[in-house]
Amino acid sequence: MNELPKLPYEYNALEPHIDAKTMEIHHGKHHQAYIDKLNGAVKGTEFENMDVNEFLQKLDSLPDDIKGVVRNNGGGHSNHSFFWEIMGPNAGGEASGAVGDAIKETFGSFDKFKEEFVAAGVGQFGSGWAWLIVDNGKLAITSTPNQDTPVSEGKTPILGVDVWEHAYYLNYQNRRPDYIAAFFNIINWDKVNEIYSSL
Ligand code: MN3
Repeated sequence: MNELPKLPYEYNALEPHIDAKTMEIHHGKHHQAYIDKLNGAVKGTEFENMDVNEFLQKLDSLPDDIKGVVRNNGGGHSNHSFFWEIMGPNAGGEASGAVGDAIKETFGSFDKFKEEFVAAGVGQFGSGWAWLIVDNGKLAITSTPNQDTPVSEGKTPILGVDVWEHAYYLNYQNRRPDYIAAFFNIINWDKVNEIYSSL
């Protein structure tokens, strides 16, 4: 069975960029709901002890009744587990290390990368995510609707931002661009580098 991962920091640790109430509801209610729905659907089936990321990589091979649940709720579980890890207090600023070098090489400068990443998040119509992915060894920016993940397309996310309204509405209302700009103050580049280096 899948379980809610513990946040690696307190609910108020990302303030003022993300408020404690938003974090509490987002982690404790929204993420928990994805897990509950996923667990409910696979309980007693051969998929009960699934590794969610493994199943997201082979969605097409799953039976139809399981596929939808894994795509939406498994995707939600995977995406949020990842999201909590790549944020942190006392973080943000320009990307450092190998990722910082790769970003400059790929996008020309950190500012250009930021501009494109923000545009991907702002431009994602409705709910979804903006991502920095590694695709065949190269960095790229992409976005997905709903809880779809680049993992299902054989790509590896190293950074992502949740642009569902539940991620920012309490503090930012309809101002998604402000929320994504604030997200840049809490990106844990050490963790992003750790993920990048492990590929
Ligand atoms: Mn969310």
